[in-house]
Amino acid sequence: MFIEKFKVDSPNVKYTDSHIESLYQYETTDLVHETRDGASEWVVRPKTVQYNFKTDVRVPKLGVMLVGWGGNNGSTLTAGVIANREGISWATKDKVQQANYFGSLTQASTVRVGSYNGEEIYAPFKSLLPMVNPDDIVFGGWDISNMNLADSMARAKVLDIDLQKQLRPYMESMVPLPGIYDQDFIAANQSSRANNVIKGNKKEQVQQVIKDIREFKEKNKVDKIVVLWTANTERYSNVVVGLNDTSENLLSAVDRNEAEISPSTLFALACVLEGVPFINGSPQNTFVPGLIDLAINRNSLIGGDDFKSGQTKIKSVLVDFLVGAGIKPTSIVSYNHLGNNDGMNLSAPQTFRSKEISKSNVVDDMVSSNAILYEPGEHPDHVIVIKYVPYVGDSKRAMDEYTAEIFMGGKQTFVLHNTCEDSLLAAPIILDLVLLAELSSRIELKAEGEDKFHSFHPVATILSYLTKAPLVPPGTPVVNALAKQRAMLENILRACIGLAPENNMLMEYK
Ligand code: NAI
Ligand code: DG6
Repeated sequence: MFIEKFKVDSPNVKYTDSHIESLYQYETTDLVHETRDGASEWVVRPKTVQYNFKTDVRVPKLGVMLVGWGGNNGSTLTAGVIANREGISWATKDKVQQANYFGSLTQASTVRVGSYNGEEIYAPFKSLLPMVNPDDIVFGGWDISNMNLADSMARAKVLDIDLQKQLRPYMESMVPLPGIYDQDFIAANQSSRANNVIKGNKKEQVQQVIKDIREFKEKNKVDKIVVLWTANTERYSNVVVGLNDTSENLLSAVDRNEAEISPSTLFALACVLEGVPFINGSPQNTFVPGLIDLAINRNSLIGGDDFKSGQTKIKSVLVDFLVGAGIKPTSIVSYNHLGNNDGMNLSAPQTFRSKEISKSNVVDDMVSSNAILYEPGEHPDHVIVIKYVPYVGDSKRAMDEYTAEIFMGGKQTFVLHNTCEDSLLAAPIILDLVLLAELSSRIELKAEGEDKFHSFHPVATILSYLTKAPLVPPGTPVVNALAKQRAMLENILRACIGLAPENNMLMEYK
């Protein structure tokens, strides 16, 4: 059964006009290695830590500024939100299609809230806490191409033509602000697109981005801004002591106009200096140590890296299932071909390398969780291939072969073939990233023993479900298994309204 919304009635939860406050018991363990009577053993001690959560329920008017706004993802997302907002429907060869938010965790998935008369009751994920309605977002952003969003949508060849015709009047007047272009960081084949660029040195470019953010906020009368990079994949920046290893070194490197500071790092830097959340949807190391350092010092939210759309989502489910079932994946070969501008940019070895790194590390936590299957340091062969095939456009083909060792030396091989418009997978993920980043900035918490409420750590691990290579604070474990990432997110939001984590025990029926 489905309910639209619900309220929690508990002595540990208080609803006011401005906040939801909850008192929450976090059940965890302490692990110690003890030696008793000459023998050593691991001892696990259950412990409970009390947390207070305080969520501001006043939902702001949100502005979202996309870097790479005129790209396939940027134009598809903007078009999709306008279509939802305006209630647009269009004819396809199969049926009359209504706009929807399928593929968005916050807008199109549900959570279980309990049982009623022997039936499981589900509510929308977005009903857990008050969130921005995506229809109300004001979009803007930057692009190194000055093409308006209606023409960008046509260039992307993603949406049905009848829908494009209806959207064109809304999108023609949307023109991206000039972007920061540095041909050293993206493929040479992108140079013909770069007709809309911020001039000046790196310090001036950062100042211009800050000015753009302020003007956008003022002009559109929005309360908050989130900035998200959905521009081309860049090559990795070299991390060099004295250049970008600390916040001071990064800032003075920008002052010196050092060549090795990438456009994406400059955008992120502008956002951190302005206290605006910045999310990186591409695989490059935008968040060099100096930038992470600065974001932590200024408590400004950063999140990334690289949207997790199709192939990697399946991988982080399948390998988790196999390793969790005691089956040993030994070889994973992931082949992609695509014909959009992203594919063209990734055909250069340096940009491909960034994507190869982010796609390759996605099973590490699952492999290291099972020392029965894997020797220390052992890892499945894991190969990533990406080829540019213009004819298929945005309709990416992803082919995967998984080989695993089963009982008594047997082998099991799975082969998957996925065909799908890449931007239709990425757009709802972008939406979730900005909505959850905004929501998390309204949550404060306090563990027992702490005297003051504080926000979550500025490195937003809460967004891990949506990214291939989750950015985590130094010294924090990286979790890639998809079900764990979703559970983490859902359970944290449940804690904010005083609900226990979903434990699937169903003791009522045992
Ligand atoms: P796209 O190539 O269509 O769009 C990128 C846009 O960024 C272009 O319009 C380009 O002109 C602009 N651009 C490049 N450098 C810029 C800069 N420095 N400042 C401002 N604008 C700049 O690519 P698409 O398909 O939209 O993908 C965007 C990014 O998202 C890529 O890095 C891709 O690897 C990443 N991504 C995409 C996924 C998907 O499923 N579509 C999934 C995971 C990541
Ligand atoms: C080539 O693989 C293009 C890439 O931009 C991918 O489409 C993107 O990284 C999505 O990858 P995945 O593994 O999340 O489907």
